[in-house]
Amino acid sequence: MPDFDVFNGDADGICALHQLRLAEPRESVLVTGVKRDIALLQQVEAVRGDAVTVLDISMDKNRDDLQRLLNAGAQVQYFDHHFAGDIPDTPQLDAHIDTSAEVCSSLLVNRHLQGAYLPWAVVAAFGDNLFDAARKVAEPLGLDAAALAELEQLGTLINYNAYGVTLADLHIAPAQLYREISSYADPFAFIAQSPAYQTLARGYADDIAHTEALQPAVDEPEIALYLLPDAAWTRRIGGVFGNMLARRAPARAHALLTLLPDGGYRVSVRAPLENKAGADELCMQFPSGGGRKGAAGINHLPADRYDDFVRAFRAMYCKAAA
Ligand SMILES: [Mn+2]
Repeated sequence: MPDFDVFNGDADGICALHQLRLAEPRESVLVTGVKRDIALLQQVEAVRGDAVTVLDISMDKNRDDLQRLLNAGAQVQYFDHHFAGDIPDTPQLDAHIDTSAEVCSSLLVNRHLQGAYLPWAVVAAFGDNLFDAARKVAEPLGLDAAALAELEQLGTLINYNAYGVTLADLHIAPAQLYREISSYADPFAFIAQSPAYQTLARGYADDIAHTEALQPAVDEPEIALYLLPDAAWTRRIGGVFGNMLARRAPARAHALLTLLPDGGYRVSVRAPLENKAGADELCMQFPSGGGRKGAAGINHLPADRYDDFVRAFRAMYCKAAA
């Protein structure tokens, strides 16, 4: 009778499971995926008496399958910080849900284990972009700035590894990365000794180097637009590249257009960091567009709408055009 460990493939999901299994080793079926693949419970077929552990994926997005597993008689332990909605009230479910802004799933596991594997929770908090929380919770470790920076880099690399459209895009599949990490109680030993760490670090550096060769197709004081080829590295780097551009030119709006096999584009828009507005309004002018004020996208912009998009982009962000 198998048990199931179901976890987001990012740093938070992996480090949450790692802490739990350091505390309580268990043979289990691993169910995970790329970061955006959060409908993971649908892959689980559990029966009465099976233990299912669920980490860092929204209960709201997995509600039907959670109910199915509870109905089947499984025992479920759940740690998460995303919106959950109503939490089923049954002794079969041990839910640790906290959606406050300064926690992540690994910090919830750390709380549950009373700090037993705190360095891995710090890694995860950095990976989830919770820099203040990571530094604060790390205080009892008494690390100097260089050691803390190593944990920050590790969190960033594990988190980055989960970005991609499919598992084939990733440098290391998350289940395999978890297995590599699972033999290290100490993250500093993982950094120093694991070939997987070298793979992550080299892969990240190579992807960044790719972006440095890119020239903007539109380069104006208030907007910049980049065309990206349809390749595994562009599917990995999109979010990180957008953040880099935004930090470098916080008054500018940026658009990344990834060429799709049919000649159209997948579009990602970031409003200027200094004025996070209009990205959703711009993208919603096109079919399959949507998002938030600061960051939005168009799933599929037909090739013959490219000029329309550039015109609308300029109209949204260039004062002279308004
Ligand atoms: Mn998380």
